[in-house]
Amino acid sequence: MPERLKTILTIAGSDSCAGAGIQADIKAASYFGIYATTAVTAVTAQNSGAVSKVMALPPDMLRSQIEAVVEDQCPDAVKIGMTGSLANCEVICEMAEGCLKDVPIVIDPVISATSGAMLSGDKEKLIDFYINHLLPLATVVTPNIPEAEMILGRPIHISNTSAQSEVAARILDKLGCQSVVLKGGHTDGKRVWDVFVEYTFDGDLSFANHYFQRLMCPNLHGTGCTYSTMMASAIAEGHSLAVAFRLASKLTHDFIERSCGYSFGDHNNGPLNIFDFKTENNN
Ligand code: PXL
Repeated sequence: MPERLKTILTIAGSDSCAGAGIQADIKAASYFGIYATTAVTAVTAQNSGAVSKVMALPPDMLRSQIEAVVEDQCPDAVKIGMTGSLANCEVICEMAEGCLKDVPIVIDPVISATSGAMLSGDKEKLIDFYINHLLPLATVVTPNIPEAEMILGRPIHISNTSAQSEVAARILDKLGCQSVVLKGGHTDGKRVWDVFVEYTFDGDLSFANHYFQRLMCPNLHGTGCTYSTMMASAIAEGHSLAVAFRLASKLTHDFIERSCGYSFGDHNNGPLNIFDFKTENNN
């Protein structure tokens, strides 16, 4: 018998400049050596400067994509990014509790700032449903600080790593999901800390953290998508959540390190350089 290919399913939006969304996810999973299947929630027209148009796909089309993928081969992990609409959120919940019930799910809670502007319909209702129904189903939720503020409904000030771990634990408690990574890119200081907290089998909390030196890098478009897909890929590979956390943090930092020395477009906000793409002086 030939060996079965390991796969993830990414349920996310399309980004025409291919720095974030489904396009980032395919690159990140491929880098990891995991095959990415996809279910598109929304199509965005954007470049490195701005999002000009968003069209959420009809929920029935989203459902059909997920069903088609899962009927063929159940993924080893799922990554959920931009959902596009409340109706799509409801379909994803239904799938997470149905045909994807036994599959680990990593959710990148892209509901603030730029990506919040990309949601269609009643945003308040969507965010309420998202926080109370979708996020609790996650194996891992991977907010940055602004997303954590949205989840907790209040401003967050991180003064040190133990304060950051405390906030992560609060998010875990509020959502009742299995684990949380609170990413520290939006904090101050020379070091960026990512913190991880999970419920152990006996209901205790287990913490881990990882730091790297802060880099002044202009090309970070797609970092959150890449991070969560790295985690999903590592879980699909069979790693524990704590090891998947460490790998995602380390690899994303490696990508950021190699993304500092090039320009892309007119806006000083280019995509992450996952595959070491060439610049004009390096061909
Ligand atoms: O990083 C959030 C995000 C998610 N999904 C899509 C995006 C973005 C940010 O630009 O374009 C499709």
